Amino acid sequence: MSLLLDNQFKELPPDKAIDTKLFLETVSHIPSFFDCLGSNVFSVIKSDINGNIVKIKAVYLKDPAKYVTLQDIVEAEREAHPAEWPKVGATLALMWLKRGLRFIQILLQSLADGERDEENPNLIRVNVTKAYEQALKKYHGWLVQKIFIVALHAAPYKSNFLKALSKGEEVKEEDCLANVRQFLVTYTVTVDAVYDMYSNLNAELDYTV
Ligand code: EIS
Repeated sequence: MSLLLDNQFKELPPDKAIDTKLFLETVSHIPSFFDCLGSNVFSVIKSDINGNIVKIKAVYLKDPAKYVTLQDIVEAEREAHPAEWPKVGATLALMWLKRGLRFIQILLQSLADGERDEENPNLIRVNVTKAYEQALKKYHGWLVQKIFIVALHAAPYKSNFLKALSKGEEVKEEDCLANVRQFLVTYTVTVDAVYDMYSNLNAELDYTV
């Protein structure tokens, strides 16, 4: 079982440039985490995220010296495909990947902040719904929003989710949440930096799927 929290994101340099190789190494641990969530609906999400990572990696490997930072890739694609950009190549893949990363960030932050449904404290539906509404919903038409509802109902209990985050070991909720808070520090800075880059380069699109 892969574990999110063992794979901390690196601290960014002052200019917030994101090293492509390190970024790809770190995010490559995310897809296998879905295997321990226990429902087939997560395999759709897993393959979508995995597809994004594979696409960015394929571009990077064509010329690692040229694509040292994620911004190098996005700018090179803007030059190479002026008509289609930003709906093209790794630029599009990273646009979507960052939304999934933001979803995970908001979900984990909400759990770490202790937001809960007082009637059902072992459900994470309020946390998952918050993450969905802030990170993804506006990019989804009715069909994909329906897939979300299915995923929401298949979401694990909080205790099982925290156990999965803790390599399947029974840990106290507070200990696991302390690890989550630690993980979120560099993770949030990195996700914010990707968002800032898209906004600065005017590379964000808001079409729905
Ligand atoms: C993009 O997908 C492709 O990613 C991109 C390119 O093909 C582009 C073309 O327009 O489309 O259609 C996909 C979209 N991706 C667009 C939808 C997939 C199914 C999403 C179902 C929504 C479920 C919401 C999540 C509910 C989860 C409950 C979790 C309970 C624990 C630790 C949990 C983490 C969950 C993380 C969820 C992230 C979801 C990311 C979905 C992204 C999305 O909306 S390209 O491909 O350019 O690489 O070729």
